[in-house]
Amino acid sequence: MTDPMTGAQSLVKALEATGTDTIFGIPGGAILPAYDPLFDSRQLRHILVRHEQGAGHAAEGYAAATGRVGVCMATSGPGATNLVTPIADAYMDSVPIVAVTGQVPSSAIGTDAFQEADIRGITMPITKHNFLVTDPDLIPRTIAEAFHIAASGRPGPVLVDISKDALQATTTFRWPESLDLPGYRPTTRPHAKQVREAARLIVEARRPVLYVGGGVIRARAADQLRALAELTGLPVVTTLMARGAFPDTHPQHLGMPGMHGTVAAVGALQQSDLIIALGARFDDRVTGRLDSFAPNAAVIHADIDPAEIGKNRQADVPIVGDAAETIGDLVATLRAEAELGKVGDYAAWWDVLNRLRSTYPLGYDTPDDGTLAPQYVISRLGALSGPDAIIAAGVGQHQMWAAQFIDYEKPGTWLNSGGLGTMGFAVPAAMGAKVGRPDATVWAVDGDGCFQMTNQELATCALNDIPIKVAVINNSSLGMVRQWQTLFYDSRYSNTDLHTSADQVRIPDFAKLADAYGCVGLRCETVADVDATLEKALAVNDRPVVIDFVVHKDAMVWPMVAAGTGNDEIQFARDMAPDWDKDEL
Ligand SMILES: Cc1ncc(C[n+]2csc(CCOP(=O)(O)OP(=O)(O)O)c2C)c(N)n1
Repeated sequence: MTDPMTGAQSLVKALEATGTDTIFGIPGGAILPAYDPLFDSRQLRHILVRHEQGAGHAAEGYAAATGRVGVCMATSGPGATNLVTPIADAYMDSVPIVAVTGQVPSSAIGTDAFQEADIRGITMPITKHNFLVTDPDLIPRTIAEAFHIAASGRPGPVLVDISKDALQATTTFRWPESLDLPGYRPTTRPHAKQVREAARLIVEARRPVLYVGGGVIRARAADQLRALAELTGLPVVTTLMARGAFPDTHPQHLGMPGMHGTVAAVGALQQSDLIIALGARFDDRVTGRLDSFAPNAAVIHADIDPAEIGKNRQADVPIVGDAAETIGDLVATLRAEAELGKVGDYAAWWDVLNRLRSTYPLGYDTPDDGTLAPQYVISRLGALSGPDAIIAAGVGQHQMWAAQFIDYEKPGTWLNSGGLGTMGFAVPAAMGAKVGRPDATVWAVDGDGCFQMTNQELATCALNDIPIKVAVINNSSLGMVRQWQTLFYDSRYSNTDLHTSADQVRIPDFAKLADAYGCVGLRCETVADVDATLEKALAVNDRPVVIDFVVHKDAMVWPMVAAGTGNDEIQFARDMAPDWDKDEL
């Protein structure tokens, strides 16, 4: 029990009690009472963003880079609805964030009051849970529950909508000593019998593969995964969300599966007799046509969320539990089996996989007109920045190249919008990551289309000492859409030209734009300048840097499994498919 205070003061105290240190947000009428005591908090750093979408993605970037809950704040109505995209994004990619929104006074709720939006109703299907608080006494408990729900089990976004009168009313602060949430008790301990059954299948399999998803990163289970892989000798594929969960340079890593995955990773899943899915959800971008996906594979499916198991693909051995615990138990069980001489024999399988990876390595064409290959730029960016750099990507071709051509060695170094595919994610996510990990080099690898959706946060970065680096892979078009137009719409480029590079009109000029935002603006158009420009950017640490890399606009992302087709139809270059008969055993 404490002295009487306002609901707003109680909210600030509650946020402090959760250990929060940073809030990204924008004030407005309904949330204004909360901003007053926030002004006095010595623990909470509020970062004033330029658009609420930026606040939401920054909270995601902060959460993904640190493993802690990211926090964003907005006012009612348009402030809250601007958070919808990042909330949906966090839901799809299981990112723990708490969004606090102001709501119109409780007496006005339901009257179409000024700046009223039913944000609870709107976000119902895209939050792990959401609350509307109209009683000031309930603010601390609700905040405590929101953080607990966001961070535990399968992480995700939680929204706390608080009416203005609750923020203004007098209350006392009572922090709950314990939380009892009937109906919410995530299963974290895997079932021993299921783990034993999984171990048996792994030892007996001839063509097994570890299909690793983003859950392994969220569960911080990379060490356990490595132990499992090295104990068993199993091949590993890491999905777009799991890049960094297993070192790219590890000899057992076959790369990324899916629509733009490596032939070896896609082929490994297709031809396997046992898929061990760890924190992965058989997303359509990974499976291609489900009815022809991995036709001969039995499935062990381990996930913290029971709703994922059997959703897209029947599981022969379902295991519900935390990935770190599940993989840890699998290691212990398989080690005991190995001591009894029971180990898998995957030598013939590795012959197939090694042949696939040497026959179909990732590659790209160098343009013969002297223009820059985007893949080259991105691979140099990765090489010069090193394995500790954090890379946040936008959505499109540059995202896929950043997933393919940068080696990720550590979890938490690759941030992207995998599930929702949100253009505009990169700059604010990089901002959030840099706030959470100020000592890390943080890049946003962005497209010229994506960058124009959220680059206003450069102002936030410049003013708040958040020196991120942005590489705009400027192909002067909505490149990924243009690629589909090239391949599937007879090269009819309807509404994909953005006019952002020199042979056209260069609107906007990204280097000048960066300058206008108080950042260093650089441009690079030739192979000879790539390393020097990157080095220059890496040397700037007192303010944000933007490099406009003007690249060849006809570069395409390969390999590709076209939407609606099966993984067997993967092409490693245009009209070039693997010869599966020859490449199989
Ligand atoms: C908010 C949003 N709108 C539209 C799309 C559809 N879309 C996917 S990729 C893409 C093009 C992205 O262009 P750019 O940022 O220039 O990246 P590039 O593909 O050229 O690397 C579009 C429009 C999307 N994913 N997100």
